[in-house]
Amino acid sequence: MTIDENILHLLRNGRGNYVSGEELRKHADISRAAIWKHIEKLRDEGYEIEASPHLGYRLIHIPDSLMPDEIKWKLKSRVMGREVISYKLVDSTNDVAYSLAEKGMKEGAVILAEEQAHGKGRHGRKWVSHPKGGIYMSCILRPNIPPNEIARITLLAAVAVAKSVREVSGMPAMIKWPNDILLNSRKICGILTEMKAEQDTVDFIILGIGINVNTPSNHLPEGATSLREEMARSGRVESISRVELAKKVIEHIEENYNILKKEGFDPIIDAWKHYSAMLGSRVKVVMQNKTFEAQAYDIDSDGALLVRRERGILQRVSSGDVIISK
Ligand code: BT5
Repeated sequence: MTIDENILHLLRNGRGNYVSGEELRKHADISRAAIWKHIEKLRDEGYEIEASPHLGYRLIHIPDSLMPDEIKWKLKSRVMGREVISYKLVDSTNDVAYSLAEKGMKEGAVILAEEQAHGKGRHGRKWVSHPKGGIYMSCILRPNIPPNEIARITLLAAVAVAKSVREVSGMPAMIKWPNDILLNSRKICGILTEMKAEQDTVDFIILGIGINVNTPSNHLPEGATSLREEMARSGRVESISRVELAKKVIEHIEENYNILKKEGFDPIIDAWKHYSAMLGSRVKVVMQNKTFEAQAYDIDSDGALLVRRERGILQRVSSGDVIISK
C-alpha cells in the first residue's frame, strides 16, 4: 500500500468521523508535516477532506474518478483487478495494456483512463473517448485457448457489461453481435478484443471496453448514446457512478471467465442469447465490403453469427458488422 492508499484507508474506516493526525502518523509511519502534504495531494485528486486542528481529518466526499484506490476498494474479484493502473490521458488503454502484457504483466491487470486521445474501434475505426463521462478500460487475459476462440472472450465481456449496466442502473441494456451494447437501439458500449498469438496458442488477450456513462450526447457520434442520456429520456435525471459500474464489469468478467474455464462456452452463449437484441430479427450483414439481408438465426460455439439467407441458406458470419432492420 502506498502512503496515500494507507491514509485513504484509515479515513474511509473512520466512516465520516474524524481520524486524529496522531493516528494517521502512527499507521502511515510518517511525520505530521508529511501527512499534510499527502492530504493536499488527495484533495488535488478530488477527495474532499476536512481538517480540524483539534480533531484531525475527516473524509467528506470521494470523487468518481477511475483511480486504483477507488476501483480496488471492496472489489469482489480475486484475479481481475488485482493490479489496477489508471491514467488521466492515454492514446489508447488497449495499446498501454498490450505493451505491458508484452513485458510480462500478469493476467487480471486492468488499465483505465479518464480520456483517450486515439481510442480505437475495430478495423482501424475510432472510439470517441470524451474525458470524465466514460469508462475506458483494458484487461490483460492469458487464457489457455486457441486463437480462433478469441470471439468467445468478446461475447463473455458483452454479457458482463450488459448485466452490470442493468444492475447499476436498472436500464434494459441489450447486446448486438459482435461487440456492441445498446440502450434503446443506440450504442453505449463497444468492445475491442486484440491478441498476441503464436500459431496454435494465445500468448495474451487485451480486452478493451469503452462505455459512455455520463457523456453528454453532443460529445458522441451519430447513433451513440450514454447511460445518463437514456436514463434522462425515461425521466431519471441522475449520474451513474463510473467507479461502481467499472467494478461490476470487472467482477462479472471474472465470473464469466471462470464459468468459461470450468463449464465451457454453453452457459455464456445462453446468457448472451438472454440479452440479445437481434436473434430472430431481420438484419443487414456487412462483410468484407459485401452487404446482404438475412435473418439472425443463432450463435455458434466459436461465437460466430449464423444467419438465414433467402431460400433458407444458412451462412456463418465470423467477422463483420450487422445492422438490425427496423
Ligand atoms: C468498437 O469498435 O465498438 C470497439 C470500441 C472499443 C473501445 C475501447 S475503449 C478502451 C479500449 N481502448 C481502445 O483504444 N479501445 C477500447 P467498432 O465496432 O468498430 O465501432 C466503432 C464505431 O462506433 C465508430 O466507427 C463509430 O461509428 C462508433 N463510435 C465511436 N465512438 C463511439 C462512442 N463513444 N460511443 C458509441 N459509438 C461510438
